[in-house]
Amino acid sequence: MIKSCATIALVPEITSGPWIYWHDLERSLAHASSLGFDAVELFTASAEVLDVSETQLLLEKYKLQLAAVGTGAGKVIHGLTLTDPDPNVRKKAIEFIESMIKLGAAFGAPAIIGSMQGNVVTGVDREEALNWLADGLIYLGKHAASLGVKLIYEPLNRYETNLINTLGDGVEFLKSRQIQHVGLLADLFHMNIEEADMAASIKSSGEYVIHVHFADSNRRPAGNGHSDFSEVANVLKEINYKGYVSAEAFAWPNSQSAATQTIKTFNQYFNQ
Ligand code: LER
Ligand code: MN
Repeated sequence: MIKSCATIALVPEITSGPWIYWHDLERSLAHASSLGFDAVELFTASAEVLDVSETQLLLEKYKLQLAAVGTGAGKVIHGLTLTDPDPNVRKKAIEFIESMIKLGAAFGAPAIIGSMQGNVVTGVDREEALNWLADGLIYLGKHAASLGVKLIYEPLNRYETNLINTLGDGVEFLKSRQIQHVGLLADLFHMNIEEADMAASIKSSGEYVIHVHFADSNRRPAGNGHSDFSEVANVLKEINYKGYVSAEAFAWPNSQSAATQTIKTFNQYFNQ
C-alpha cells in the first residue's frame, strides 16, 4: 500500500517554502492525524532542535510515523553543500548530514539530500564536483546503513541544481559510481519541469525510487495545478511502490486547506 505523508517546517527563521504545516509540531500532528495521514516528514534547522523521546511520544499519541527528515537547512541556514570548493565546508556538510541521518534513524526514518547537493560553481570542473558528490553519498550511504536506514538522494530541477535533474540521470549516477544504500526521491514538482514523461521515468527508475514528493505543477497542493496524477499513481502501483507520497507543497491557501486538498487527491489516486 502507498502511504500518505505531510511535511512540517520547524525552522523559525524560514517563513516561506514548500511545506504544508509550519512551526507548531503538536498542532500539525493533530491536524494531519485528524485527516488520516499515515506519516509526517520534518524539516528542521539541525538535528539538535528536536527532542527524540518527546517527538516519539507525540508521534505515538497521534498515530503517525516519521517518514523522513529533510537536510535542506544545512544549505539554507548554514551555507553547507557537498560540492562546495572549500574542503572545510564539504566536511561540515558531511557532518551536518551525518547528524540528520542519526536523528532520522532514531525513528527508523531516512534523511533526504536535496539542496545540500549544491551546484557546480564557477571555477570548478563538473567532473570534480560530481566526484565530491559521489564521495559524500558513498560515505553517508554507509553511515545510514550502519544505523539501519537508507539515504535518499533527490534530483532537483535546473533552477535549483546543475548536477542531476532527472531520475534517469540519478540512476545512472548511482550505478556508475557504485553508490550503495542510497535511493532516489521522485519529486513530482521537479519532475514536471525536467521529465519528458513523469510516469515513464518512474517506471524505468522504479527499483531506485524510495520516496515521492507530492505537489502539483505550480507546487501548490495536488489538485491545484495541471499535473496528471493518474498515470503516476498507476505506475507506482505497477512497480509495487510501498513508500510514502509526501506532500511537499506550499501551504496554499493555508496549511489546513492544503492538507485537506492533499489527502483528498491522495485518496482519489493513490489509495485505491
Ligand atoms: C527538497 O525536497 C526540494 O524539493 C527542494 O526544492 C528544496 O526546496
Ligand atoms: Mn522535494
